[in-house]
Amino acid sequence: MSKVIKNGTIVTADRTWKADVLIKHDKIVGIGHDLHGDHEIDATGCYVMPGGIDPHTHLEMPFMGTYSSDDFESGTRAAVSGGTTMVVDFCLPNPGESLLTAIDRWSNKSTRACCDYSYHMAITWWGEQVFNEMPQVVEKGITSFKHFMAYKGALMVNDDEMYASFQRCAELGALPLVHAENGDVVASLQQRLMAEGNDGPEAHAYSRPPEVEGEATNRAIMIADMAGVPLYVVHTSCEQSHEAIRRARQKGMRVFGEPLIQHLVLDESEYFDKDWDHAARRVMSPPFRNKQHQDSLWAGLAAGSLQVVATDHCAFTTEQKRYGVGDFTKIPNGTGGLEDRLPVLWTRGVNTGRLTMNEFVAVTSTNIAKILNMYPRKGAIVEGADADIVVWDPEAEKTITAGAQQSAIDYNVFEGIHVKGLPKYVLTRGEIAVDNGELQAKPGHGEFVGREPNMAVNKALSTWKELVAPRKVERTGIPASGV
Ligand code: DUC
Ligand code: ZN
Ligand code: ZN
Ligand code: ZN
Repeated sequence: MSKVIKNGTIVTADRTWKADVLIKHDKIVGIGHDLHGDHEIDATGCYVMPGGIDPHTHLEMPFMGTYSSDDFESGTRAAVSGGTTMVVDFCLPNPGESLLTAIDRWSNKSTRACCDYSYHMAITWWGEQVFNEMPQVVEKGITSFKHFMAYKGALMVNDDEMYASFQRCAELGALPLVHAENGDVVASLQQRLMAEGNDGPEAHAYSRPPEVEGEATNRAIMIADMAGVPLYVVHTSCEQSHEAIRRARQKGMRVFGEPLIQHLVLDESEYFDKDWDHAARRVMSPPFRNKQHQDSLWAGLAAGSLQVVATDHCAFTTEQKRYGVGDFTKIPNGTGGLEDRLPVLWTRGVNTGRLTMNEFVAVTSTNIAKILNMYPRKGAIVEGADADIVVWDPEAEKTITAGAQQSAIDYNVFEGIHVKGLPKYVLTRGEIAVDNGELQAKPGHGEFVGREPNMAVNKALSTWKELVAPRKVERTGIPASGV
């Protein structure tokens, strides 16, 4: 059974042209004029783009004494409904647990995914077992490893562990990721704020200032340089972190930065002069920043110093957020965005002229597929690619409201934002998941996408080559020990 998307304008990361797209089973098999298929999808007046890829989600994740409330079914329903056809979730081993056992657990969680998915492996503890299992993780197609530099006493890794893990990544052709915040400084600020009686959600923002993120980003970049490995910095939220990434890239290092749609459009005023629930629902790490930081992120996307836009989708209900009444450090950190990332970025980016349509495709899909080494199977409209496609209606409008969303939680941080530009049809591996604006997602349709290691880019640019192969100096006449 074949399908053809007719009369649309194809928009990819590098060009825009009018053509039909022919799909057989799960693949794109033809691009051209006057193509015919068993089933026709009319894209008149629409853009035909690679489906969005969200490189950063936390579905049904155990965190801060609870579980994030969107699982792989509701999370990927939300994704597909908003034009995202693949998510990359974080597999999180318990302390001391085998990485392979954690993969089995994540595989069980994802059986009802509506679209394709992949995993990053989180390094939540360090030891010989982790070191020994990392090659087996790569063998299973999980070729990126996440390191939390914050969440002291829980997920945080220390610098020696991070350096060891980064070196292991370099050997394996894997990509290290960092959550870059100085966890020691955060813990100290949290203590001080609580002692001073600042226990509300606004104190969360004070406990994680931009300097905390900038310091950790700089540190991670230098450690990656010493290990001779590229680096991917998740949720880059501020100028300090962006500046570090920019500088490293200018020096020839392969460092990637990932702003979130939340940080691009929501600012720190959400924490102040609002009721407790409103502020707590927006508690995430890093917190929302001011306008200058937002401008820096937009500029980075246009200039190419920041490459991708994600969500860090980690949704908690109002009830879960209230675990932190009287102690802001207990408010589960996280916000949602899977359903809204594309429409909000299109509205605030493309419709305002901040991003071109091609840049939009690059930062929501193609760059992600390239960085995570699944291009052109994903992130591309070419023959042979997976038919993960969004037919985008630039004239369709709506106002975002929690009442109409797919996510399982009871609010939406983008509530009230008016968007223009929405998916009309969405195909996930050739299956229609949104049909003329109607969601028809099929739980269980999604499959795991394994990724290959990428040795080439990992023979990187370390200035520490001599440390890797130290030169032994042959000396004669060594003086007798002074002891
Ligand atoms: N930040 C969040 O806000 N939630 C999940 C994990 C994270 O780093
Ligand atoms: Zn026909
Ligand atoms: Zn994080
Ligand atoms: Zn995250």
